[in-house]
Amino acid sequence: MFFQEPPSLRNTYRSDVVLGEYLERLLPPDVRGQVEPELDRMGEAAAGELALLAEQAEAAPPRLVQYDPWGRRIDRIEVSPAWTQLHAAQARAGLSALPYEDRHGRHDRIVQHALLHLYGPSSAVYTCPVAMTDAAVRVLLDHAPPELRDRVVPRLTSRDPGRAWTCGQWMTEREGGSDVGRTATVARRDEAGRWRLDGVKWFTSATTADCALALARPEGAPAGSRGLGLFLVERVDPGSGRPQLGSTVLVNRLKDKLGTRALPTAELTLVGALATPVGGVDGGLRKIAGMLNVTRLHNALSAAAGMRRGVELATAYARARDAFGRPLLDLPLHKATLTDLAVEAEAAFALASRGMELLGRLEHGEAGQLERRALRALVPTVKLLTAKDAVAHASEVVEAFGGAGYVEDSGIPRLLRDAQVLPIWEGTTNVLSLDLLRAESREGAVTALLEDLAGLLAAVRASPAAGVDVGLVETSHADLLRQVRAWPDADGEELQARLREFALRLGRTYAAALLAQHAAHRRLHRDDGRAAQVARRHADRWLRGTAPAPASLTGAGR
Ligand code: MFK
Repeated sequence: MFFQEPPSLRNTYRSDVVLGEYLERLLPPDVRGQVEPELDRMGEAAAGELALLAEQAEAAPPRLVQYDPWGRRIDRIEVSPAWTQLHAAQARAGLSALPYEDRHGRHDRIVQHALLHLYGPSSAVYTCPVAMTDAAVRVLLDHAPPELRDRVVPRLTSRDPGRAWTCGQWMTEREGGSDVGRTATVARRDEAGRWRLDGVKWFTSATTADCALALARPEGAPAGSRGLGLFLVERVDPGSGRPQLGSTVLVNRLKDKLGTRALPTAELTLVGALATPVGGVDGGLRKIAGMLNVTRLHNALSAAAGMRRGVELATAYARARDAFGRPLLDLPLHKATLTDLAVEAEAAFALASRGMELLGRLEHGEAGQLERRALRALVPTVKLLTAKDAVAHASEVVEAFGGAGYVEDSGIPRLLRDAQVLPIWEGTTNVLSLDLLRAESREGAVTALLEDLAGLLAAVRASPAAGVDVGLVETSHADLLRQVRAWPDADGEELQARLREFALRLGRTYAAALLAQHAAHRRLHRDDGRAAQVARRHADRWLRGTAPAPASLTGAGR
């Protein structure tokens, strides 16, 4: 009797050729030597115990217990022990602490990215609280008064699972998810002079977090986003030690979501929730934008990591599955499909990696004005493109499994369900496309990104490495530059309607430049040809509009 072998994961660090190559290029040898054992351990766990925990957490989604046996309102969100262990694993690995420990200077963000790339796809989306916690630390360090910062940041950056806090982000309200200026939650001072929030937060992810950054409008403040303040709400009132959940923070219900099922997401009603202003009660949206710029990068890391997992699983399956007398991996058309999946995953990885590289430089005072402005435009671009691609990619992975990809207990549908949130949370594709206009008009960020892109291309041209052609990328770059220069004179409505197309093209072109940069480096130092083939295939597919490149690449679909 025939039974199909299931696809099995190997140590996901050792099997990830692309990750290894990028770390070789981006980290100095001493740093690489130091972090290699951690990465190896994480890769091993991701293929084994973490993957199992993720499965268990998915199978036992969070549950809301609103009342205790005696009728008291408690609003306890119960999560599975597996979810708690996934928390412990990320805390021990320092996934949100790493950028603030200054172990490897500007390289911290690259190391964090590598660890998250391995942890993420086996975490049942515990990467969500990790992302928000990391970003909250950034905001608190930048804006919080010393008393608040010194009390909370050490908890958010602790590697001790029992001490480590996570932080949520409460923005979305019934009135608006994208249009945050419609926030209706009101902040008022009580008789004791403490701030209290009243309102409904409609989508709060990782609601079991120990604290959350929340937007609210101080009484009497102007309407729109200008009148918003940023507050930290703690699960336990630091003054009295009383829990806020069930008393001043009511959990109306948990969301029944398409994916991210192990992640608790709730609707909350705030009834005088105690909150601490983060650096005054004005400029809240500007402050939380600092958080969004970090979580949006995390989103891109997640997209790239999920795509990598899809490639890994689809390839493992193609190796084990015979059809028409051969392993699927040897069928030319299937091999071409897997190759494209691998190329797309690498392009997403390159974009995420570049974002983390620039963020690390910025945080360590090593980024110049041009890089700072370029990063402002790179973040929305990278977020929107990788998220969109992650969904299409996951859909293709499902198809690569045939019927097995469509049944829940194969674990494959989860890739698609979990990918679908990526273009939605942290700003939709359209909102982020429009953000490029804001970033350009306020600080010339898109122009800076195009200048940065030109610098990458010039470096490839100047490199003695042969065989990396950037002609298509240069043509696309010139076209993008022409478009941006025409923006000031364009009809506003028409310009907005074309922005998604522009943003996607910008992302593709920037990705192509990064792949070329990597290929030139590989040609010079290793000359295995793999990266150059990837760069060519990607550019041919996206910048020419057709894909006349070779049908398969050596090594890309392994
Ligand atoms: C695995 C990864 C997991 C990630 C975790 C996800 C879990 C969390 C789930 C969620 O919470 S999802 C909710 C996410 N919500 C959003 O992302 C909101 C999307 N909407 C936007 O981003 C809109 O573009 C925005 C609300 C900003 C538009 O509002 P306005 O009122 O039109 O904003 P305006 O007036 O242009 O900007 C207000 C200020 O913020 C300006 O600064 P100033 O006050 O100094 O003039 C802007 O420059 C600044 N700003 C806006 N976006 C910025 C920014 N500054 C820096 N970076 C940005 N991205």
